Amino acid sequence: MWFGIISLFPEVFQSLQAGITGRAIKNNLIQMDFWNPRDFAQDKHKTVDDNPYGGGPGMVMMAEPLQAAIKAAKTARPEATVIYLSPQGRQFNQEAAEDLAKQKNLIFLAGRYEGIDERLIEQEIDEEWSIGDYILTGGELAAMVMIDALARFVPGVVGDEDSVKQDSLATGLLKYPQFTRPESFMGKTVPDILLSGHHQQIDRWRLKASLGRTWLRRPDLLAKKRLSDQELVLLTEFIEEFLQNNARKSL
Ligand code: 4H3
Repeated sequence: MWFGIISLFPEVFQSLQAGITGRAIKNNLIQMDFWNPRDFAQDKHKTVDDNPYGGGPGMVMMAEPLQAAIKAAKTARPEATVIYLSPQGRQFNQEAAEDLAKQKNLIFLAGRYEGIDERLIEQEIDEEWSIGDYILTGGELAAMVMIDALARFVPGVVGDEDSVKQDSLATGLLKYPQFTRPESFMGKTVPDILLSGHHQQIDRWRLKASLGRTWLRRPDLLAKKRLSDQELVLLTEFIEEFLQNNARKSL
């Protein structure tokens, strides 16, 4: 998978050189190429921003250097989809990641300052995405979040292909709790089932824990999901046990 990145601060993306994404870059499973709008500025001062028409605080990124940078990136990969990251975009999630990961080439435009000239968005941007309802100083971190989530879908990037599949099977549910050694930590032990070696029982425990956690913490996700008969049984068990264990608290 190829990512073309248009950014005034390409060095921000260096942290993707660590860990799983770093290995993916080394193994050429994902590739990043950069274009700096400053290199496409049209005056000797390399100006890329100017005052907003109508007044107000801060600066706005000019359309022309951004258009020239996008044009250069598109020359490398003419078929690429051009994505702009902003709080006004469609909310990115795991389902969107799975879908976008089907594309081989994506260009990310990372804005700075108060944003970019609206006419550049209308003229050159195919899709506008947001990673959540908060404001960042630049689009770079948002682009990195999307790149990281997308990279996990590229075959070979995540060592254990099962974990990506499991995550996608369990889409719409929170993950079950995980434990590792030691067996006892500060007097707290690991659930017996997980030490039993009964894989079927372990899967059942984990699915029940996922359903229970989602019910407790993200009822909005559960409302969207169609549960199988077995899932309904497990969630009912969880809820009954939960009410049993917490009944005294309301006495
Ligand atoms: C994306 C970008 C939040 C998100 C962003 C998000 C700076 C966009 C500037 C940059 C504009 C002002 N903030 N939630 N910030 O995905 O270029 O919005």
